[in-house]
Amino acid sequence: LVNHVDNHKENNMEHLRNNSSGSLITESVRESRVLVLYTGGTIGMIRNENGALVPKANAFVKKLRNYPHMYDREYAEARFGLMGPLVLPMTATDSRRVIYNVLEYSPLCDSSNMTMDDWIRIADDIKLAYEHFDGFVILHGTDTLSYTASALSFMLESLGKIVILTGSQVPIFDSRSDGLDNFLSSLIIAANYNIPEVCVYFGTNLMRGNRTCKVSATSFEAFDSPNFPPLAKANIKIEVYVCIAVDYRAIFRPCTLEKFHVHTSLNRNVGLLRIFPSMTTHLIKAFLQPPIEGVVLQSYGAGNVPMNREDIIKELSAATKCGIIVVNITQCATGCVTNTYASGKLLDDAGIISGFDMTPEAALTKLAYVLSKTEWDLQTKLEMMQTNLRGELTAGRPPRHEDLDLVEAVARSLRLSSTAERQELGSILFPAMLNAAVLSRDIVKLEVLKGYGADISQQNADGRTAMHIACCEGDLNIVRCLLRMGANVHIKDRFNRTPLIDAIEFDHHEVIKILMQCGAHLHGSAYAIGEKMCAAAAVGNLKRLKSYKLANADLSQKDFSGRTPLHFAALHNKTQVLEFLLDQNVETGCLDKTS
Ligand code: ASN
Repeated sequence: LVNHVDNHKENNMEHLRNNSSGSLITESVRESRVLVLYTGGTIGMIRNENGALVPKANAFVKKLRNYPHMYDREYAEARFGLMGPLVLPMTATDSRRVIYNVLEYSPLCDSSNMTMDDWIRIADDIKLAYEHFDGFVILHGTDTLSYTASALSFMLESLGKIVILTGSQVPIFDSRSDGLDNFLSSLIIAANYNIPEVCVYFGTNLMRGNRTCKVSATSFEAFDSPNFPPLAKANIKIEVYVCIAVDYRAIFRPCTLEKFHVHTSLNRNVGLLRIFPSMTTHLIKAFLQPPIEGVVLQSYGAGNVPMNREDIIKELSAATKCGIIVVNITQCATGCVTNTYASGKLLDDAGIISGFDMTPEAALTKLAYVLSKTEWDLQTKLEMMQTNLRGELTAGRPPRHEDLDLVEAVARSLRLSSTAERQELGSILFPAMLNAAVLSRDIVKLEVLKGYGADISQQNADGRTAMHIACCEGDLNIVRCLLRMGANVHIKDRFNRTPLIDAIEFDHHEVIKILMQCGAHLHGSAYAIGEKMCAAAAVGNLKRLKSYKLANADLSQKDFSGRTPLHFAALHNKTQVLEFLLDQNVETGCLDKTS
């Protein structure tokens, strides 16, 4: 894969897509591919002659290649040649090689200049590259990083892969910087963990993006997730990753039978209105003037506005009557809007809805997203603002896993007390029980296990999930049930097999169809897929070729020797296969390597 940044190409997504499978030599090496969208921010800036930080175009990747932490030159050049993608060195604890491409934006942007158009551009780029990468890292300035993360969490619908935003307080190429750790950890997590969320990585925490706020202009712990614990923590011992502890139960997984898609329109007529003592009526009135359509009201404490200010309530009430959505969140860094005080009732009567514990960034971007949904009427939009769409809010009593925690009970009876022991027990217990439930086709048991806190996408020691097993078994009801419970279709096991590969190799056509409907896709070298199809054609395995067709494989794909399934069908006189392939309009003029 020729690196587009070194080629100084703009608009090179097409190029990236066409080349993302790389060379053929290491099909057996387990690799993960990450696309880095470098949008700007301090992380890649350099100091000009006056000492001020400025972005510098086309320098980032060149410099990275000189950092042995970020680029394993020997491996990368043997695998991809001189100007190929970047490759991280392997550490003792890594199970996969991390291959990453950097797409540099032009112009590079200080995030304080970012607009909704930039969010749309990022979302579109992820859409274009989605099937060619296992995860995405967005290098972004820190100032508006939480806004972008929140917006993307809504715009990327039915997301099945990880997207991590990160940046730094000090440029990555300065001698002392937080950028190197933030970037490196983000790459490793994006390549190795199935967390299908828009996340923010900063300090040592992986956080749900729409729960984050920038809390410090100076600290390396610049971001916090005040109302929700981190999804994962990376503990680092100088340059060696000891452990990345992920709380799988906290991961928000889409439970729809839908493909990943991107919502790219946003309503810009939204605003944040912060209540303060002696606020004038005039100010409120001016704020609520057309074309405003949505307001995030930042009230005091548990959602209070001054009870003695009828004028404020009157203006807000008039606004909601005109169809403006007003969402109430708290000015406090932590906590939730409740109806504890009398002013809560007053706001209800004025048509103001609760934003629960949403951050200002999440509430504002959610409004922009919800208001742009032309297919929803006002009532639906109001409901959606109060519904947990992407894990951005906690409505009602937060789930308390310990109430029903199976692992906890077994751990107690085995007298296991440390968190590490309990985590290990959970990682053995749940996959085994989920797999047993799949094998016995027991939907009720699957639901009970989910209730006990099992992560439906948890991998066993071979990296296989309940979904892999279900796709080998071919029971459509179980597959559907797992998908509705949030099972992920992209997870690769120790042997690099996805559930789709399993369904193909057992020729479960209906299962393949539903997997494709949910966004599953073939991965890896096209030649290797060609090899499998040629082998099927050679023995007249029509069913297998039909499986590949359902999985959108190119039936004219060549194998490593340049021959296509048609060559093999002809060579071995498999007339049924020949007829099928010709019916599919495969290329008939392909020459193999011996012509
Ligand atoms: N002004 C910078 C930005 O947001 C701050 C940073 O990245 N640390 O782009």
